[in-house]
Amino acid sequence: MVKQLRLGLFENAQANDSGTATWRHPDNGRYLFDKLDYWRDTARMVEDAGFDFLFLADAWGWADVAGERPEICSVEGLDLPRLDPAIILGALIPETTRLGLVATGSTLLEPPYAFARRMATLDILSGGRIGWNVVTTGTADTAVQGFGVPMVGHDDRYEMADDFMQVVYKLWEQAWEEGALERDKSGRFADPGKVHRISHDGKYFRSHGFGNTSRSPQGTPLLLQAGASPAGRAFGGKHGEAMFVGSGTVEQLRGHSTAIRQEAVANGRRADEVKILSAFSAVIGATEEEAQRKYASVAEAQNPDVTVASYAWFTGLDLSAYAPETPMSELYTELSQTQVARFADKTVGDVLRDWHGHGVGARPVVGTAEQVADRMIELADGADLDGFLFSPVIPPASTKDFIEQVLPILRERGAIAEPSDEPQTLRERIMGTSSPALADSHPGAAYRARR
Ligand code: 9WY
Ligand code: RBF
Repeated sequence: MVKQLRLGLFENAQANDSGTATWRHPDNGRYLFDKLDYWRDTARMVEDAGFDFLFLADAWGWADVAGERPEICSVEGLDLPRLDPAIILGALIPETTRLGLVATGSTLLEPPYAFARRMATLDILSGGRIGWNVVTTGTADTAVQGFGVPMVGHDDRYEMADDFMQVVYKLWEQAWEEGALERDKSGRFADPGKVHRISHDGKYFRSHGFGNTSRSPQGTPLLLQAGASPAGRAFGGKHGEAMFVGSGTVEQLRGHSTAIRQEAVANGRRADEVKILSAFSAVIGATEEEAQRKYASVAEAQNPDVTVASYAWFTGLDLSAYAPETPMSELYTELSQTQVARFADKTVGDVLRDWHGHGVGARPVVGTAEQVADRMIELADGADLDGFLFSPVIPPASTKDFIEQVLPILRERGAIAEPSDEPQTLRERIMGTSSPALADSHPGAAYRARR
């Protein structure tokens, strides 16, 4: 019996993403990321194909090498400009009917009170199709300069995120009870007995008073999380309903999924109450040779000179200042720790040579559609994954190839459900439950107003 996998599409409201610059490739359409047509076409394509959700990642900040933003960042559209992902999701609500819509939101930079209203608004307007990828911001050092707020160290950012979660749970779960809105023109608009004052005095955040929005269909939007550092995994095992992990070998991914499920259990949740979704990229050809040729064309379209700026954006580390033989295990960052830890057995020279081809992600699987489908099933089975976050090397061409060539094989093997017209909240769809609300074992459920 093959397990049915969840499927999301990784996108980013920028010309490039993940520290690579593939925008020059002839099949790349996302250099037009600031046209609504790009997002409408992409959302409809994956909804029709039966994907569970579209995910827009987000970063704040820019690449900074020795106090300067290198010119190559503008030349290649590496780090800026970008658009606000939550607003793009809002624009996609009327363009889609079933697709889950997920965006990254930072717990470091914006006040939780305003953020809670924005997400609830999206969840209300979409009928419960919204998810939030909770991040502490892997590009924090430049981001805080733009916001004019103090820098917070890596692990303290997760403590801060925990405080942030308490405020938003109070606003989403406690402030307005389900059924508070009566909208009875001859009676009352809302039942005052179902509208509650919240109160929070935490180490980082304070909030007192009433929530701006009424309860949304899911209350708390589906909570996703993408931190692979020990502090990130601990946070995810507590708050995450789904975790994004990077790509890797069966052994690496099994290490992540085992550790995250243990964290869930340590927090009084069932191991399967956190779904593990691995990032996955593929370059697909009719034959292996054709796939290799396609992959070579992706490499040729890229400028390797982005490496130093790109790596610095995610880690604050200037690799050009180290001797190439320096072991990566000697480096330390307060930014995205994943991006140092994953090269533990490499040298600075290895990373300088390789980085522009994969950036924060891993090398794509290059091969025929059969080979790609086999690999996905092998990873899912071997590493106990619940699904994949398909990350297109060349958006949207790689997504189209995947949909046309790999999805039918996965469906034939029973690994992906047939597209369905059933309206469902994103939580029901991803968690496989029949309730749009947080599970009772989830820490956010403890804030739910009870009568
Ligand atoms: C993203 C995927 O250091 P950690 O690995 O714990 O403050 C650090 C934090 O931002 C990173 O955690 C981590 O959350 C990086 N991250 C992603 C990681 C993975 C594996 C698949 C997607 C991610 N998406 N950090 C984002 C993102 O959109 N924004 C971000 O700042
Ligand atoms: N963003 C970060 O800020 N830090 C990371 O370590 C990071 N790792 C990622 C790993 C994978 C496999 C994927 C698919 C995305 C990751 N992202 C990360 C998010 C992504 O690169 C995003 O495009 C940028 O943050 C720019 O918006």
